Amino acid sequence: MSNRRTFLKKTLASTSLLLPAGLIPACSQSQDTAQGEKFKPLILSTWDHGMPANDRAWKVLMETGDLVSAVEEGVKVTELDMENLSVGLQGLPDREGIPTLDASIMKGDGSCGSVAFVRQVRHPISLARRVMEETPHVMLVGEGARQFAIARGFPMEEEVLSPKAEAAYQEWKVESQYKPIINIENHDTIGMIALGADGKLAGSCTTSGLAFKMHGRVGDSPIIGAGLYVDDEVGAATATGLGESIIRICGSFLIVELMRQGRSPQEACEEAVRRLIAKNAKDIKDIQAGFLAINKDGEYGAFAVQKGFTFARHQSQGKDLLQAGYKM
Ligand code: SD4
Repeated sequence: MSNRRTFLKKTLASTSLLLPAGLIPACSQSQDTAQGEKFKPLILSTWDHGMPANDRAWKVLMETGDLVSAVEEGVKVTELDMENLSVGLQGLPDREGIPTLDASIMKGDGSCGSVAFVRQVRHPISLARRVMEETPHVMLVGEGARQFAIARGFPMEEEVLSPKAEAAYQEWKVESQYKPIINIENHDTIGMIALGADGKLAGSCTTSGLAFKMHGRVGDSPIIGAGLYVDDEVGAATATGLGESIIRICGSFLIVELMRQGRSPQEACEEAVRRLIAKNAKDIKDIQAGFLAINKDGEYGAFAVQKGFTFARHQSQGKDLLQAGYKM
C-alpha cells in the first residue's frame, strides 16, 4: 500500500466522524500529502459538483480519447444542474435581476477561448470552445458573444430566473445591499483540469459569477491566466472564489509559472494563496478562493484561503471527493 493510502486510512480512522460520507481529507492545514502521487489520466474539478462533472468527463475521455471534449462535456453537466446557483442560467442573477455568464477553455498548446458577460446561452463553455476553434480571437463579451452564439446556431433561452434564484433575488432586494456574496463552503464555480494518458493537458471553467454583482461585472473565470491556465510543457491550474482577488494575482498563470520553476503543484497552490492573502489582506476574512493544479507528470495539488474547499479527483484507480488544505 502506498504511503498516501496508508496516510488516508490513518487519517480517515481519526476524522471520519467529522466528515460528510465519502469526503476524504487531501491534506490538513498547510500540509502536503497530494504531492508525490502520479496519475495519468487524471481529472480534477472544483467543489462537490465536480463529482458528476468528472464522471461525464471521464466517460467522454475513455470513449473518445478527446481531452478537450472531456473538459467541455464535463462542465456542461454543472451548467445544467438546477441545484447549482453559481453556474449556468439557473445561477443567481446580477443586481438588475439578469443572469450573465462567464466561461473559458484552454489546451496545453496555448489554444484558448472565452466568453464573458454573456446572456441567454445555456452552455457558455461550448461557446468559449467555438471562440477558440472558429475565430481568430480569444475572448468575446456581452452582446458580441451573444450574436456569435446566434450565428453559430445556439438556442437563445428566455431570461426567466430559476425558482431558487428568483426567491433569493427577491430576498436580496429587500435590502439591496451591494455586498457580493462569495460562498465559503460549497456551490461555487466549476473549474476542471485534465491530463490525458499521452501527457497532454486541457481545462475548462464556467460560472454565473458573484451573486448580485454589478451589471457588466466579469470575474476571473473567463480571464485566461486568472481562472484557468494550461501549458503542456508544465501543467494546468484553475481557480474558484472571489474573482477580483484571483485576478489581482493572475492566480492560475502564477501557479503554472511556479511549477515551471520547480515547485510541486501543492507548493504552487499554497504560494498562490499566500500571495492572494497578501494582496487582499484588508478583506481577507470575507474572502474564499481556492486553486487546483496538475503537473505534466500527474502530480496534483489543491489549497484554499479558508476551510471548506472540496474537489473531485478521477483517475484509473477510482474517484473521490477530497478536502483541500487551507491557510486561515
Ligand atoms: C467569479 N470565481 O466570478 C467566480 C466566482 C465563483 O461562484 O467562484 N462563484 O468571481
